[in-house]
Amino acid sequence: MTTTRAEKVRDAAYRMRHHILDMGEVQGQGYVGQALGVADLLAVTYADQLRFRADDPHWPDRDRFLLSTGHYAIALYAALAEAGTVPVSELETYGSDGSRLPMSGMASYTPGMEISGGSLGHGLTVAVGMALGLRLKGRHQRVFNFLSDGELDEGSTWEAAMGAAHHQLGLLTAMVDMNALQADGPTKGVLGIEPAEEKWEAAGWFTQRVDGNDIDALLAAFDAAAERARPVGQPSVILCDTRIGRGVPLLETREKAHFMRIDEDEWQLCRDQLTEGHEGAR
Ligand SMILES: Cc1ncc(C[n+]2csc(CCOP(=O)(O)OP(=O)(O)O)c2C)c(N)n1
Ligand SMILES: [Mg+2]
Repeated sequence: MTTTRAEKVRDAAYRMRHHILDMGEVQGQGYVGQALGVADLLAVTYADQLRFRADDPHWPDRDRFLLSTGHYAIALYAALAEAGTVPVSELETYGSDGSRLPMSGMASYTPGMEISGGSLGHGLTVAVGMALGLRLKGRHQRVFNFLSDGELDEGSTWEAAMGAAHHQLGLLTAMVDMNALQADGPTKGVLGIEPAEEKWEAAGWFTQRVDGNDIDALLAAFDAAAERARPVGQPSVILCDTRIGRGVPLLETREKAHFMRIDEDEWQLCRDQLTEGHEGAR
């Protein structure tokens, strides 16, 4: 039996979700809800789209993946562990003193992490500079920027968006986690960003919006972006509507919170539910 692309990605996302729960349990807390929500998106990125060498994070010909949201580091660590850049056995050090895996991402600590995000609203500006710089050097790697819906409330993101279109950075792809949530509550109550597609289109981007937990839809959207990627052209954005806690019903149905508390006795239940859901879908 041959494994399809979608099955490969689905299995990677499943293992990543286990890594996320295991890391979360080490600290008893963390941005587990968001990370579970974007596991499909990062699995498509790392298991299917990104050109990189797991054992050589500085390989000059690699595509760049820039995580704007430092608080999502737990999701990136899961992807890097699944990819083989970070040993799975190291995940148990998550958030501990001296660990290469701090709770908020630090590029200088973690192999495969390109930027220290976390001061939100800056990732896309860095991505634009990086895409311009690579093009000036005659290099044709793609630059992927992962950002959050909260960052669409920041002016710097839109300056970068306009700059990318103006400079025709056709190898730049942004993916936005549209989880409808921010630290202060639902995005629509903090500062509404809809209609988001129209805003990106008006800024000059090739815009797609998909269910961020539908792997087939994600693959199709990323393929369409890849198809159009060229050194001088239109940048691409994929707006991904994700569900917080995805894959773990206990967390999916819990009140949505930027920082989710999970009790000591709930972690194993989370893992069991994740496994049941994955086995059931086969
Ligand atoms: C420039 C800046 N302002 C405020 C914060 C504090 N902060 C940390 S996470 C966060 C929520 C932003 O929304 P989003 O990234 O959509 O969060 P999530 O979906 O994870 O709730 C905020 C305001 C920050 N890190 N950087
Ligand atoms: Mg959000």
